[in-house]
Amino acid sequence: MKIYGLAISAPVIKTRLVANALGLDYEFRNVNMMEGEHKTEEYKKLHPAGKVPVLEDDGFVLFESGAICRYLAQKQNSDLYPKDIKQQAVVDQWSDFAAIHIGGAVGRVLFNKVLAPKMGWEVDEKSLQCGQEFLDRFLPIVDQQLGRSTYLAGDKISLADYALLAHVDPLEAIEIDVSKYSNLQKWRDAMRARGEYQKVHKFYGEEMMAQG
Ligand SMILES: N[C@@H](CCC(=O)N[C@@H](CS)C(=O)NCC(=O)O)C(=O)O
Repeated sequence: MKIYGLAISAPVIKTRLVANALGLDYEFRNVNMMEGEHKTEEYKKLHPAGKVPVLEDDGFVLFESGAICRYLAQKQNSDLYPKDIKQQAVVDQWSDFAAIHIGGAVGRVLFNKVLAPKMGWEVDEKSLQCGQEFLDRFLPIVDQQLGRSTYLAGDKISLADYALLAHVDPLEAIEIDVSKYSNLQKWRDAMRARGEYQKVHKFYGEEMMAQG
């Protein structure tokens, strides 16, 4: 099994967290996006839009991190994706909320505040401000939810927790003060102490810092 991706990409981190949590043995293939490897014809055979992550499982190729996580959990017959349709729908609800709203906002801020200045790309101030406003709106929602239950979709850990963890992993890197979201902070500290996170990296940006 192979996961193609970039170490600092949240959707890639999400799939690695889930694969690790499921105890799967896989090879992580770094895609050199700085050199445009994801836009080569060779890579586009795996992902027609030239994005990461991609999963390759014994010749079966799959893209979109949410689909990859559900496939892996179902393949392993794991409760991380419950079988009961209502419980499953709640896991989907929070996984989508984390990816679309939190992930979308973090992505805007990360791109404009960290990556664009570092790479010499143009900063889009409007997009940056919009991302910050979205975070002010959406982080309190997951914080409140984590005050109601131990995990995001209830009292059992699920794919929704890995989706949220991957998308709130870069909050220090974008200088968001997580201490004002105490439930989120406590949950994230506990999630980061788990083996499946430590197997991905010790902290978000470890790889970025290693590159300077
Ligand atoms: N919805 C997709 C998002 C994938 C995505 O946009 N990945 C980014 C990195 S975080 C990417 O590959 N960007 C390169 C590009 O769009 O050219 C998923 O969850 O897999």
